[in-house]
Amino acid sequence: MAKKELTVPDIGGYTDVAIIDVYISQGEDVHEGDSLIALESAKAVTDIPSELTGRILEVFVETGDTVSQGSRIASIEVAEDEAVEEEKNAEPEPEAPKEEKSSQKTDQKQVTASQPFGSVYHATPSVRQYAREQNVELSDAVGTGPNGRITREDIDRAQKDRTATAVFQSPTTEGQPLEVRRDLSRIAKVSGPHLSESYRNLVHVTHFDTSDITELEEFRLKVKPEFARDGLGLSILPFIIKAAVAALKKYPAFNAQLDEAAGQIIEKHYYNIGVAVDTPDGLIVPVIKNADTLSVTQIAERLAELSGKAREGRLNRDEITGGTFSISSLGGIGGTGFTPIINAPESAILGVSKARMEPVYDGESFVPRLILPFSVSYDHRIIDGALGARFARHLAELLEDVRRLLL
Ligand code: CAO
Repeated sequence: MAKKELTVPDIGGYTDVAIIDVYISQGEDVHEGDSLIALESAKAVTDIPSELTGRILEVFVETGDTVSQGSRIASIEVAEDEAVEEEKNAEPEPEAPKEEKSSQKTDQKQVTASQPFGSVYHATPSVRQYAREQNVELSDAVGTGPNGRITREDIDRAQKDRTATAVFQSPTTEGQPLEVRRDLSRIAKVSGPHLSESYRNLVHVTHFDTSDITELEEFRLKVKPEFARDGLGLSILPFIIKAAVAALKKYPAFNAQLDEAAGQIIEKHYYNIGVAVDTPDGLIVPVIKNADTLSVTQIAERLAELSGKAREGRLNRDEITGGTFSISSLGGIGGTGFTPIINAPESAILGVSKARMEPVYDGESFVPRLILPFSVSYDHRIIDGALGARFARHLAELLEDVRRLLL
């Protein structure tokens, strides 16, 4: 037997990340890959898996602590041969072929590879063991514990559901099933608890406004062929992102975070804009980092790149974290307005609906104008109604005359 330490691997350069759950306790047996702790991140809870199999000797952390790469999590007693294997891995021989199971288990790729976004299942080692014994996949269980943690009861329920599904799917007299049970997508299983937490904890108010984007649309249609020559599409959205950043600069409360315990608002002077993307596996929100430093063209390029990667399930952790404000655009689909849910801990979100031609009275007659409906949901604990209306008005005016973005 040998004593080893389990530490926090590379977590993409983030430091002082809060622990929101500790799954292990002293004397418990853990397997390699079992989750040790859960860390808070922008859109999901990320588990840190064990690199070793053995018995936990001492746990050094508790819920609420903050950790960075290298922070000690626990000490563990491992079988001697595993320890030797670890030592060997720690000094890779230059000519050794590059195997998947390399010594660098703590690098970001390993962490991402073992836990791609949307596929982490929060469960203690003992629940994992129980699931193995019951022959239930963690992916079949819906976690009802704190932070979506999977409990023994959830495993039992998943097992019962399996039987129930078979019953529901047995044909009726017409040969059609009466009901069909479908598993939630992996993304929905992770984002669902985050959405409901945000909906419960933030005080949502949604403000609706419209913008006359007739001139902007004329301009977009004029430059679109130039973009097409470079193989790039140009929807209205990159302009909206650019205008939203300008509005956030003027109204910093919308690019902020509430620190309830300290009674403070943290205004962010960097502009990382999350954009909701509809993928076959569900909704995912890649983040356009430092959008204030990008031109409309660069935003269009980045949006195309990130939404493409989102649909192919190839986004890395850095690309889905660190957002300061989000935009959900359903304009390509339709609708006259909706109430988007704020992506906590952010303080606001912009919802974009479908622009349509409407008759607008110009004082003498009705003229056809392209009107874009949009909504802004904001956290009423930070932002009052008048500020919400001013932000929306300012955004509308920027889109009505994008030359204002130069000011
Ligand atoms: N009004 C009218 N037309 C619009 C529009 C709007 N607000 N927004 C986009 N369009 C048009 C585009 O200009 C494009 O038309 P052209 O082909 O003539 O250029 C067409 O609709 C398709 O646009 P798109 O949806 O492919 O592209 P986008 O840049 O507007 O959006 C993306 C990109 C990734 C945000 C989008 O594809 C998407 O996934 N939207 C869904 C987001 C979502 O699900 N949100 C809900 C979250 S809450 O559950």
